[in-house]
Amino acid sequence: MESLKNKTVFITGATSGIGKACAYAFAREGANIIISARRLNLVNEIAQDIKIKFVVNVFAFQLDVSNHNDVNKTINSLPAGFKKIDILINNAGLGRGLNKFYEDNPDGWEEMIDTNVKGLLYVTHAILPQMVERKSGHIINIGSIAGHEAYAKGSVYCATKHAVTAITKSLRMDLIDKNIRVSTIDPGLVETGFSDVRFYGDKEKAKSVYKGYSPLSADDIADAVVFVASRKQHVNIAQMIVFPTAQAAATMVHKEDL
Ligand code: NDP
Ligand code: 8X3
Repeated sequence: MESLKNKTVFITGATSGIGKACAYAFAREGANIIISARRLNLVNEIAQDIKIKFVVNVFAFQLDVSNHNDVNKTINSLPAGFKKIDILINNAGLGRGLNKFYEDNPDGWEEMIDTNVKGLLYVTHAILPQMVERKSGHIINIGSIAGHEAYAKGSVYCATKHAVTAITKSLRMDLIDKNIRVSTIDPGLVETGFSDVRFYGDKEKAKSVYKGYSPLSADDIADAVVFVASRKQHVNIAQMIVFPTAQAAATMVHKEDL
């Protein structure tokens, strides 16, 4: 394992679920943390809490990754001490709706494509030049099993995560001579705010996704992200699919009364 102490880690979508768990997991390893998301009050609360619990530097700011101008402006004006980013975790993302394509609301498509694909591109494009110049860095994308398998009622979400798979592969090729690692961590079902957002706040529907089996927790995925980030320099874990034990494919989950 290579130490993450004093590395600077930039995490998008750090107010909930996997992004938030990553912020704590990397702080626990002694890394300095840059966290962002749209909900400024939450991102500030998390920053304060991390500063109390761990002896690391934390910088928090509001960022909607789908706003190209804001991405460039905020990343170009990071404070001294946070400018050199060693690890970028492209985590911000969402699903909107789970409907047959012909009954689906195009507003959700825009949100998913703008966040999961364009947002990831904007943030990566803003941060990569400094990594290329230094010939060092690690980009870790949070993809999904939906980036490997398409499923019914998920055409656009699956398309965005297939795009993350493709972008990750191409980037790895573009950066082959730059000593920069590019990885995806592709979870199955993780109990986070994801389903609540996907079902527009319908809590019962969201809860039912995780009933009858033990889903992954956000901390399980943060463990995987820390593992991938802390391999020796010459080791790049290109892709890691992580399922709950009761899941064998995107839509194959063994449920029973627990
Ligand atoms: P959560 O809903 O718990 O967290 C999503 C995070 O993304 C929030 O912090 C939210 O913050 C942020 N976010 C959403 N839109 C934007 C935006 N436009 N700009 C900046 N931040 C944004 O879900 P998860 O933790 O589960 O999701 C994290 C990632 O994991 C996503 O990419 C998701 O697709 C992926 N994933 C999730 C799985 C699951 O089963 N949960 C499985 C596989 C992959 P805010 O609202 O404050 O902006
Ligand atoms: C989120 C998990 O299986 O709903 O990426 O697509 S899934």
